[in-house]
Amino acid sequence: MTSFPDYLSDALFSYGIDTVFGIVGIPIVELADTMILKGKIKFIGFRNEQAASYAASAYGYLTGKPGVLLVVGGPGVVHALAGIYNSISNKWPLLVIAGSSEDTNRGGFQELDQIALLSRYVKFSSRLNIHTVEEKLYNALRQAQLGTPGVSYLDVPGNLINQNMDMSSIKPPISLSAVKFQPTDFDLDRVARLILSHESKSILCVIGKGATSSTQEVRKFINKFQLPFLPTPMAKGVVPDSHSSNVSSARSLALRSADLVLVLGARLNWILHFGDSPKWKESAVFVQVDTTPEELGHNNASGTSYSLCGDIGQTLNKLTPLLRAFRYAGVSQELLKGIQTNEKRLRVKETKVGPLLNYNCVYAAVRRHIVDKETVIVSEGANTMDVARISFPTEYPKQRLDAGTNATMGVGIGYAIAAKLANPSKSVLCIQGDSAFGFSGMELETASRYRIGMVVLVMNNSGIYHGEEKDLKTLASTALTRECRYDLVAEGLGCCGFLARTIADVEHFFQKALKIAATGQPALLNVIIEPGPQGKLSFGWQNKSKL
Ligand SMILES: Cc1ncc(C[n+]2csc(CCOP(=O)(O)OP(=O)(O)O)c2C)c(N)n1
Ligand SMILES: *[C@@H]1O[C@H](CO)[C@@H](O)[C@H](O)[C@H]1NC(C)=O
Ligand SMILES: *[C@@H]1O[C@H](CO)[C@@H](O)[C@H](O)[C@H]1NC(C)=O
Ligand SMILES: *[C@@H]1O[C@H](CO)[C@@H](O)[C@H](O)[C@H]1NC(C)=O
Ligand SMILES: *[C@@H]1O[C@H](CO)[C@@H](O)[C@H](O)[C@H]1NC(C)=O
Ligand SMILES: CC(=O)N[C@H]1CO[C@H](CO)[C@@H](O)[C@@H]1O
Ligand SMILES: [Mg+2]
Repeated sequence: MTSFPDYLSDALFSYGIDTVFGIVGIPIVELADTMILKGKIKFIGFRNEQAASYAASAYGYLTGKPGVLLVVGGPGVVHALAGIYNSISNKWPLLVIAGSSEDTNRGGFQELDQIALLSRYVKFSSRLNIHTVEEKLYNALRQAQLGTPGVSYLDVPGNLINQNMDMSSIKPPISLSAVKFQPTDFDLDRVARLILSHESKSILCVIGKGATSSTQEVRKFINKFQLPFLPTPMAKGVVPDSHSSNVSSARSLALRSADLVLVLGARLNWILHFGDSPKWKESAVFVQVDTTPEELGHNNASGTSYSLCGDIGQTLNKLTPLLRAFRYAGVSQELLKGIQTNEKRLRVKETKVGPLLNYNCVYAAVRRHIVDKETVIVSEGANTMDVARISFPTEYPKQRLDAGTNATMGVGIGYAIAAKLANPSKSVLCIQGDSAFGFSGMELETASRYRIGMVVLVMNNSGIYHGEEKDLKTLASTALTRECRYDLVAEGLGCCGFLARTIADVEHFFQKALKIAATGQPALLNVIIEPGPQGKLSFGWQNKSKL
């Protein structure tokens, strides 16, 4: 006989789960304590379930196995909805385990019908009992990881914790390996003919984060046919940014001039302007390659005819021999000129330093001290993130995390903790706006407690989008406290804090911070930058560049 906590801990470990994120309470504290006692699974206890759920969500993406979140019922689950929603939106594997009250409908402690709350949204949800633990755990992990990755939920009633299981009938876990599938020869053939007929027209590959697991195949395909490409923000590095076919520096022009667009593992959502004019040509033809049939033809009711449903790597491998006769001219002169002009413009911005620093010059200074291969960058904020996205090219996949499709503020420190745990030998740099920092800044204490070394850069313009230049009679909705010393907050939470006002400060403290982080202590640089352009904020999804 073995106790339920013992069994769950061993079973999770045998499925390859090495880390569990969460916050304990009655009744699940015994589950976390058992994991810690057994010493195989790391338990990372956070300060708020929201940040813990974002960390578990990103850990699932980075490791390819379900991230696991352990929380109490009721309010614990409610706070964790953030990460649950995040994993659903991003198609990242996540298993949530929560305690639940046995006193259903009697006003029990933290009583909430979590299964009813979640079952509409998650792939699998079920309440455990002592006879079904084995089977339900298998199904929960299987559903989270296989097919379209997503969220599974397991409800642990308090009275289960003290029950014992008969181990003689327990079987070893079944390995979870995805079944890869390919489009039919018929579909592939039609797409191949379509591509061949565009030999002398303008072709563009858009690479999304859905392609990160097919990195080698995508690189081979782009290399072989010299197709111009641009990655979505989290797909950077699937093909190295230094590749001569990288046209992201002339993004608008590349979109506007494309006749045929191969969309590999990306969604035609607002980030890609819904595949619509005026950002794209009215006549542009899109070929989407995706494992999720529901994504195909999205925002293009009349045109699902060229979609390829299947594993991206296998699809490209099958498409390659069909394109034997294909000779593409490479990046056009017009695009090359656009790239040069924009790159030059960016470099000029980076050298312009006024009385107060700005995003571009700070990022250029930081970039000088970053070793790309060894650095994961998380960025979060509005301007802070938009400028960061174009300031740190990378050669490696899965090294960029940010607010993503849902433009979610609050993911930063949780993602950074997950990134460091998933890549212990790499440095993690978390670049946040002062507003973004506020959503989960307290988790610096979590990072410090577990000695998860990272460097946090807070870009302080004293506001959301921009700071106010002078004191107004009324407080703007975007305003944040001017003399807010995030560096002192960090010190109070067990990290090192620095205040930087000049480029020399940034370079000096950033190098210092890297050294401190390498010892396991998080370090934060509060970088004072200009408040930025004032005036009314405007939003134009169709015309604003978002990569
Ligand atoms: C969960 C959530 N709440 C609110 C917002 C609205 N929002 C968009 S960006 C942003 C913060 C931007 O300010 P900051 O992080 O300081 O970056 P800056 O643009 O000032 O560099 C906010 C609150 C959001 N995207 N997500
Ligand atoms: C390639 O793309 C990145 C953005 O992903 C950009 O910052 C970089 O400057 C580009 N490089 C070239 C040579 O175009
Ligand atoms: C959108 O519709 C057009 C016209 O039918 C078609 O040529 C194109 O392939 C469609 N795009 C997608 C992504 O389905
Ligand atoms: C979040 O992203 C998903 C996937 O693109 C989308 O379906 C959903 O509508 C988004 N929700 C919000 C609130 O942005
Ligand atoms: C984008 O379009 C909107 C409405 O069409 C407009 O008000 C706004 O000024 C435009 N923004 C930019 C950056 O062109
Ligand atoms: C702590 C600190 O110095 N905060 C600064 C943040 O940035 C604004 C300017 O954008 C300054 O006014 C604040 O003093
Ligand atoms: Mg700000």
